[in-house]
Amino acid sequence: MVDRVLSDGQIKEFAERGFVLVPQVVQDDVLAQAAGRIDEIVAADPPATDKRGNHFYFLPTKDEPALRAPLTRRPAFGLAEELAGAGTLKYPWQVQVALNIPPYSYRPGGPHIDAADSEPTGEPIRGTFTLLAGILMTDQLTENSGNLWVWPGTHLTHAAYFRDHGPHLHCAYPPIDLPEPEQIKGRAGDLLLAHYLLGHNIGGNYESEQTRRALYFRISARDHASHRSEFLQDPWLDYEPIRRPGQRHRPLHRRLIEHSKGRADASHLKTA
Ligand SMILES: O=C(O)CCC(=O)C(=O)O
Ligand SMILES: [Fe+2]
Repeated sequence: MVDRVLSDGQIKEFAERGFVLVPQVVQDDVLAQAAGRIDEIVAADPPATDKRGNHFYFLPTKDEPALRAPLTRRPAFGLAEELAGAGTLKYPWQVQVALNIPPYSYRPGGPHIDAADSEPTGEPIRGTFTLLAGILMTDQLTENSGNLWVWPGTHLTHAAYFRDHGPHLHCAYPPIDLPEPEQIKGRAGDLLLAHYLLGHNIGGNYESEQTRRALYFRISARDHASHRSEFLQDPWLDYEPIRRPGQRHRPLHRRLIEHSKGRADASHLKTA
């Protein structure tokens, strides 16, 4: 099987808008098994009968083969690594099952980034990651049907904010100027890839009668934890193929060989 790849247009879209929805990534049998596992999880610990809107389950991926498979089976994880670089991402330890139960008449006033604290704390920066991978588990073909809301381009505005004012201001609601939001529309089996710094929020579910279901994975580059502050200011730190677009079509091992050769050549020149 030839692995799917992101087109140049999709990579450009991610770079400029901070997210891309890749249609029909998850194979039908993998999707069906994940859906069956969500049924079990919800049946074992159902939301209150009057519950509306978001209802989440956070589960360790090591215990959830059927839920991690949509990400780890080809090609989803490889598509994420096309943005970040082959071999650079860690499998996430946790999966979020995200329900949005109708009727939920809600329109978010603004976005958040995934930070534990709503205000800056002055504590060392924690909880950041490289990218969010979302697997749509239900069709969301119309707006206000439990869709995720995103504020396109805010990955760059947030980074500019942290550069200008300092990464110690990391929190869920940095005060930036906002563009018009968009609602993600797609089908079960689509893969959303979103930059950590993209502003987003849960939306309402008042134009569908179906509970919205999605899986979310928070994925980090292997060395992400060593440079959280820098990453908040330099959004492409974990994204070598976007940082250096010319390198993208050559496999990593070739680039490493060329890189080490380059160094050897340079030292040769110096001693000559
Ligand atoms: O449920 C959603 O679509 C969004 C949830 C979210 O943004 C979060 O849990 O951080
Ligand atoms: Fe979030």
